Amino acid sequence: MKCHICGEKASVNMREHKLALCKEHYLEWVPAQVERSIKKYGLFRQEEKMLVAVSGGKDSLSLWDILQRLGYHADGLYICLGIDEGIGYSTESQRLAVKFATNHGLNLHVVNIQSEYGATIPQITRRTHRGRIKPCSICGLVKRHVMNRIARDLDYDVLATGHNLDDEAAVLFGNTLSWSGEYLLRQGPLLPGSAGLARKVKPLCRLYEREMLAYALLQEIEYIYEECPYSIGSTSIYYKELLNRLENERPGAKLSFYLAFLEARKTGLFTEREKIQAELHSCSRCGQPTSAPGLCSFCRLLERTTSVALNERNT
Ligand code: Q46
Ligand code: ZN
Ligand code: ZN
Repeated sequence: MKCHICGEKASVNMREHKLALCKEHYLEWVPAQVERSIKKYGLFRQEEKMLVAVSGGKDSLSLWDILQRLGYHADGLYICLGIDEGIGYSTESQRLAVKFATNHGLNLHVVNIQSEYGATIPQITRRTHRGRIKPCSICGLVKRHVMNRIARDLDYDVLATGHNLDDEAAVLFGNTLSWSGEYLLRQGPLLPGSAGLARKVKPLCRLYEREMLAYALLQEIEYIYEECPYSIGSTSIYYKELLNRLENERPGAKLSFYLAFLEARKTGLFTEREKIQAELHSCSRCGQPTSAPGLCSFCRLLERTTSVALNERNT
């Protein structure tokens, strides 16, 4: 297979785009795709202050790398969740995120959940749900809260995450199976900001996971190979496998599933829901938006964690 641009030996063959490229042209093609998404969906402007959530994985570190190559200024945010599970997951991913920032002369904020809130994610889950659930829903809630807090307190205009097309298509598939109108309405490359909430963007939403992997390898980005131990057996991985089977039979199916959804929404598929969307309140403790009056779900979680810890200490 030859590169479609220069005729040299191709390094990456993308059946979904009927395109094969050599290393050099592939490393130009990926940032160009990201720039196209930034412009097409109006994600952010050059002069805006941006925060990238980095996990130490290939997608978020590649995103940070690409933004920098495109001339955007972005600081990083690493959230240490305190997940070990015998492989030192958090320690290793933090090491790689810090190393990337240092090597590229970039600014990285590190938030340690245990030192800030008194317990790691697995500990919070054990305390509040006695180990009956996986930590993922708690983890998602805590990460969202911390990202919003840092973005708001340090005045960032926009918060970028490294979700790729496979992530987005899997979430869309799940939301479609249950016709979750509220979630479908909010899903997409751009979630506008509101009082107390930074705008959220996903510049990699049109790039396949496989394409991001090829970018990280060819660009020699050092990232954590292990997935978070808690992701094993998750529904989203199952949906990804299903969609991969579809993609194998019909290259491009995943991309058109996602893009057709965005188009349908743009042309008004969910307008009725938009009108009846609930009004947001402000949490009485942390000030972040919440759907019900009083404390937000993060502050309620924290309250439960602290009271369980106190009880444990007293017994
Ligand atoms: S980090 Fe957290 Fe993920 Fe690990 S505990 Fe689950 S949600 S799987 S992106
Ligand atoms: Zn080439
Ligand atoms: Zn709150």
